[in-house]
Amino acid sequence: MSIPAAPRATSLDPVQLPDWRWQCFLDEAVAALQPLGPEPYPIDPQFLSREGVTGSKAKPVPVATATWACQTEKFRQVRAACVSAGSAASVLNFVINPRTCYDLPFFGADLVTLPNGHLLALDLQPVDRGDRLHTEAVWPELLTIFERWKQALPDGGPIPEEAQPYFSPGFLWTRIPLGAEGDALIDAVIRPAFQEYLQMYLKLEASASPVSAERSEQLLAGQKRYTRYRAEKDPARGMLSRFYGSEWTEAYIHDVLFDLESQSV
Ligand code: DBV
Repeated sequence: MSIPAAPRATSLDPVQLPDWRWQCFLDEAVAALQPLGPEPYPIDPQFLSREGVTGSKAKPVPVATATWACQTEKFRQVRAACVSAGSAASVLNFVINPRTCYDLPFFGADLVTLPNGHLLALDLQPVDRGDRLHTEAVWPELLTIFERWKQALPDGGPIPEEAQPYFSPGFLWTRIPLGAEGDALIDAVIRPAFQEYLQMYLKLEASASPVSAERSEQLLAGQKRYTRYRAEKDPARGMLSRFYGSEWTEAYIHDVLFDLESQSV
């Protein structure tokens, strides 16, 4: 049996989960955010860290979930949902929600290891791809980064039609096998791609200046649509409900992971 991890007192306390595939990704992202002077983001202690057991009575598998989060001048909420469940699952879902007084996309990463393979998604996600004023100007630069990494990866397959408005043309999306081959691709492609997407995003942050109140209202409406969609369709719902029950899971999804509508912005 594993030794319970020390409870985390604030959302900025380091996350360290046993056997977690994505530890170095989170560590690098947290380091990259340091120049922005991250402040804690209020999160109920029951969601800062949680442990449980999955698997069968004969073969129990310990599971652990932690949430790292912060806020900065231009970011309303930066949050990482971290799940380690041995060979059953290893997940880093990382989203940066900009304040709507800045015309910035979301940063979105979904790094998921399941028994049948890795499922990896990375994007600077627009609130609405049809909003031409929004992030279209940054796509050419994003595409040069995207093209370089995409050619090294198998395609992830189709994405639901209703999700299309929320992806940029630089959506990096792949499924790769477990084992040495997949590990090599993660080291050689996914890790540097994650860094480059994040660095580009932080460059956009640095140059963003406040927009009009009217524009900000539009962006808020767009962010709410996106957040509602993500909360409704969260692919982790089944897994988290198995680990921790549906009451905890629904509260985690709506009040932590995709909390825009439960905030009084
Ligand atoms: N996905 C989340 C959150 C997770 C999470 C908050 C806390 O949005 C994990 C964890 N994603 C997660 C898990 C699975 C997926 C799948 C556990 C596997 C579900 C399963 O097969 O049981 C990208 N993630 C997926 C899928 C897509 C994405 C397209 C496949 C969906 C399916 O097969 O039903 N998530 C999606 C996406 C972004 C994202 C594009 C943004 C970059 O975060």
